Amino acid sequence: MADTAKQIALIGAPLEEGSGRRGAAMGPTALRIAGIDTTLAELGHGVTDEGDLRPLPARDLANHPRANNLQVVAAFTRALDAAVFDAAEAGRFPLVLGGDHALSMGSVSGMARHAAKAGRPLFVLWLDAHADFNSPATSPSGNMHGMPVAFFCGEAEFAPILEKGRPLVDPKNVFQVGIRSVDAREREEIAEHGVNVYDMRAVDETGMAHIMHEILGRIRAENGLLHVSFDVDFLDPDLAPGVGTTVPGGATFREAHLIMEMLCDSGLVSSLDLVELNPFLDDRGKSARILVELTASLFGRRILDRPTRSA
Ligand code: 6HN
Ligand code: MN
Ligand code: MN
Ligand code: MN
Repeated sequence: MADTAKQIALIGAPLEEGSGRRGAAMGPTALRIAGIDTTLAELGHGVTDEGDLRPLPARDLANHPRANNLQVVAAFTRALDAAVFDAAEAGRFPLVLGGDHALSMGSVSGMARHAAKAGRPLFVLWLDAHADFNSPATSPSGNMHGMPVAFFCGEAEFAPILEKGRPLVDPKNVFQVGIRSVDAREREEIAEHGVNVYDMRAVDETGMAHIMHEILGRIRAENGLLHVSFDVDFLDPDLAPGVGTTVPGGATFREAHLIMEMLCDSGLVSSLDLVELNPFLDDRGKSARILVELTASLFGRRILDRPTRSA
């Protein structure tokens, strides 16, 4: 039984049009088959599965030559912005089952609205091989799963996807951990906007525990809410092959597990995305099962009743 039982809202977002290939739309189903709902319920949480969002393409928007499948991505952004905001306002923990990483345009925007209403700053922990700070002007691919961080920081305002004047995330409140593939223009953008980047070299040199203490300390000091966005390619491809954009040299299971336990101990996490799982590329459900294991650690499963050094 978890110390602090939560009411968790599972929100399926079968979006794959933000990535350059098919398969991520099967992510929510694979996470359910791997037991995400029962695993969290067994830890003592209340779990409601809201099913999958199926928004119609946003036909009010013109196609964009450098933002592939804009109408579909925009439709999911709007639907998730609303679903995540509503769940959080109702006192529930939004857990988004992806779907490619473009969905975070919506989930983070919904949490930014919720945080603004509560008068608290929103922080984002971005666990990913990539910085996802492109915009249509800088992206080498035009794939919108490489753009969500720039979008929710207000740096990719190229189409009226969400209303003008919506709450944004301060790039200085974004922490990226595990980064190891950054495009040339992205590199300039993240430096210019002050995104906090702990690349793989930083992880190797200082260790995950130190990095997490630093991040959690800052969020606690500022009484922030924390949204965690977990891209499967944060993990090493040997561990989690079920993703379209594998990059060698990823996080180990132990590093990811430590992050999850420290996040749990901190009590600061208010919402979570599980993204980029591509079951079509997976090895007998291995990556889906690892995501469920790590999520269980974030929600209170522990090896022994021994919290890590206070976060
Ligand atoms: N992801 N930086 C590359 C691009 O096309 O913008 C890759 C983006 C990958 C996005 O893994 O969520
Ligand atoms: Mn990503
Ligand atoms: Mn990635
Ligand atoms: Mn800029």
